[in-house]
Amino acid sequence: MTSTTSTPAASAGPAAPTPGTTPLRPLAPGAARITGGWWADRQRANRENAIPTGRERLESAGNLTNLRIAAGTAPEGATVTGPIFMDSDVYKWLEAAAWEFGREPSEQLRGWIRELTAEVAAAQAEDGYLDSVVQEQDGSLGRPGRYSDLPWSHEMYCAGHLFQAAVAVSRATGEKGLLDVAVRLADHLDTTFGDGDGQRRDVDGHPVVEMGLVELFRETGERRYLELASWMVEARGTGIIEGHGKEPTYFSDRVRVREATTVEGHAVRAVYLTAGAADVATETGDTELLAALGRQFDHMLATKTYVTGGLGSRWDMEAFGDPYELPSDRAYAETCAAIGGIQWAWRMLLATGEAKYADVAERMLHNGFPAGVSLSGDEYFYVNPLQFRDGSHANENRSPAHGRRGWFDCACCPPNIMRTWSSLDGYLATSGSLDGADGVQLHLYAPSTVSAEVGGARVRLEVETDYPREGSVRVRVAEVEGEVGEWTLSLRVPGWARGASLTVAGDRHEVPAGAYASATRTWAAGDAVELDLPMEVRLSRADRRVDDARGSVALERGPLVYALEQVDQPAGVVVDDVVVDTAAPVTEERTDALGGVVLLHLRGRSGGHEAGSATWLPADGARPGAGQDVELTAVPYAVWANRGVGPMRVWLPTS
Ligand code: FUB
Ligand code: ZN
Repeated sequence: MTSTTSTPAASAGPAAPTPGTTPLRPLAPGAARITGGWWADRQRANRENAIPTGRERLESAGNLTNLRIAAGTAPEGATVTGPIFMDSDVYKWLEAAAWEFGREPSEQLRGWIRELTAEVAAAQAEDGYLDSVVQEQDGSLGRPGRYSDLPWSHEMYCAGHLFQAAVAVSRATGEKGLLDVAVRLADHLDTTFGDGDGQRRDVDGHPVVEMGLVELFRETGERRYLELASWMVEARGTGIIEGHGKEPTYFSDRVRVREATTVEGHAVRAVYLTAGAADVATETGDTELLAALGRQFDHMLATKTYVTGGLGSRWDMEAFGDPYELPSDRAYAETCAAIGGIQWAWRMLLATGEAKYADVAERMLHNGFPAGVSLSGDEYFYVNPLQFRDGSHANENRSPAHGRRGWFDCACCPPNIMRTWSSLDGYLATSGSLDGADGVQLHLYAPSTVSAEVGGARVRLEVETDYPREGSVRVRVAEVEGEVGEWTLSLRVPGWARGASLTVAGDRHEVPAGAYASATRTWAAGDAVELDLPMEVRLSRADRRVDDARGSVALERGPLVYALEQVDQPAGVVVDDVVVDTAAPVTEERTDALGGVVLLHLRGRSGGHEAGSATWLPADGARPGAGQDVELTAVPYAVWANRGVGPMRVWLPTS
């Protein structure tokens, strides 16, 4: 029997998870595998270039020396270097290497993981404490020691990344050495912090330990870790972080997470906190907290998210701006903030089954996130503006005007990118119950295989597609092992995909956008469904309160946001100065360049403006001239600055 249904695009609020479970379950590590296409190419570059080079950077930048100093094995005279959170780069790299090992084991990766695990373990103090920089503080860094400067010391931030790495190593390699280190540190934190006698009521200035603790709870079954994470989420927003010289807003400490209506302050801090809170809400069945997070997510999406999925518009304090404060040229949009946004969206998707969360994750995964890394995988942007102007010069380390860089003094983004690529397969699909129907749900599309448990049976799916270049996604049931009756296969229809259709057993029907299209039947090997997503170019406009983009359009095709790069335009055209003709047709050209993208060609005008003595002109007087008609070429924003850095813009003025 076959029936098709779809879930509504929007609902009154997030669905309530059963305590301790989620409606959608992530698949076991390795159960989903990207086998080809655009993302596979990015993953290959990550494995072959970024991870090996990252291993060298940890040596040359001093991260490993710091650990050796703490372990007492560094050469005489070696000194601690780098930012206070240097250990976190090692942990993020370890996490990346572990997931990568899980994707495809290699003796080299195993060797590196063991080596670094040994370095980390050797640095750990007797009582479980671990932070190589703080362990060596002798007053020279202005901090006298452990937990003396929690707003800034990042001790628990490093711990959180260690926990995530340890869980990845345990799951992907089966080796428990790093997990043992993590457990000792988590036990130490658990005895030190809390409301109990002799405990300290304090939290770290930079969240992430919450997500790490919940992961550690899931891996070990030790409930104290979940309780500590929950305590930290509840303590925040009560002005608990004192003596830091900033407004509590910066630390997301102005209002409690369950009362907040938006995200604010330092963007990475804010979204790591909400992602961790979503984990807590999911595991404890706290529907009130989950609903509060849903409201914050909606507000972020409606007022503080760039069309690229970038988050955190202000350079000042790397922070979220006010609602609609989304400048293009001065956009900060740190790569780590997009990564945190993906992690939050994923957790909300698991807890609620609402397609909008997968839509946002996809927007980030195809635009704001990959823009942070070169096609070669090993050159990075920290900051991801939507416009880069002619005549721009770097004024500091993170400036995109430097072009992509191999590493940064503050190297949070590069290893964060590595772990995201190497864990990407895990975001493709889930199993569990969507709208009461048990089965498998596909959220992101790439050539892939997906293996999942349904009703005690094991099913294997093969996904064939050239997405995001093309909109056809064919899902074939390759194997059904064991007895199972009817189950439901659900495919996300992105919010932009109006007019999409699903063909099941030769029967084609239109399916609503922004929802899951589902087919329920007793599936057998060889059965297939085909989702057709319309890939016509779309012109989007910004809410008019986004002053910077007023009167402009953005070009989108499928999940990709496009940009004009100077290098593609005819001689004489200055990207800063173009106007596009929205009435003229946009044509597509498939090319092998830039990793194999679809270029867009459109009509526009450039030049002809009257040289003035100022940047303004009389409104009723001389107007900029009409300029020359020109053909403009746009590339996916994700691949900009792979041919050097030059003028670029996403929002295109129409007049
Ligand atoms: O503080 C650690 C990391 O450094 C943050 O997550 C980034 O925003 C950068 O400030
Ligand atoms: Zn970063």
